[in-house]
Amino acid sequence: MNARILALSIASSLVSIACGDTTTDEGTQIQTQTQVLDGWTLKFTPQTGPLTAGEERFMLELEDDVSVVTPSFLDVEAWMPMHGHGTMKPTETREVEMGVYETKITFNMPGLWEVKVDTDDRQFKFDLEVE
Ligand SMILES: [Cu+2]
Repeated sequence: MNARILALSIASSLVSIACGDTTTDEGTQIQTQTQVLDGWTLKFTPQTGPLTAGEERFMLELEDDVSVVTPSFLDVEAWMPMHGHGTMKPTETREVEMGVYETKITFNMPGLWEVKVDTDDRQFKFDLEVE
């Protein structure tokens, strides 16, 4: 097995573990990340692209196999694993309608960020590149 095939097979096995998917809107280049955990699907979509340092808004849509889910709580935090810090400004999340949330994250620097979404025994994680 050559290195390229090995890398491809590792990449595809990672995707199946995380049960994740990324789709890109051709016109806007906005990427929606979708993750499934324990029967719940969370779609995480930035409102603009590419992401830059400063304030950015995201839509979160939560559903199960049947319909939208209204969890007892939903908490969004951004973290920079390379530097071990979060955001300086607290993240603000509001419910737009049943199962739909808007969150405002202020990234205080460019780089790789991890967004953790905590809700009813599940912790979703999305990787983001901020320019
Ligand atoms: Cu940092």
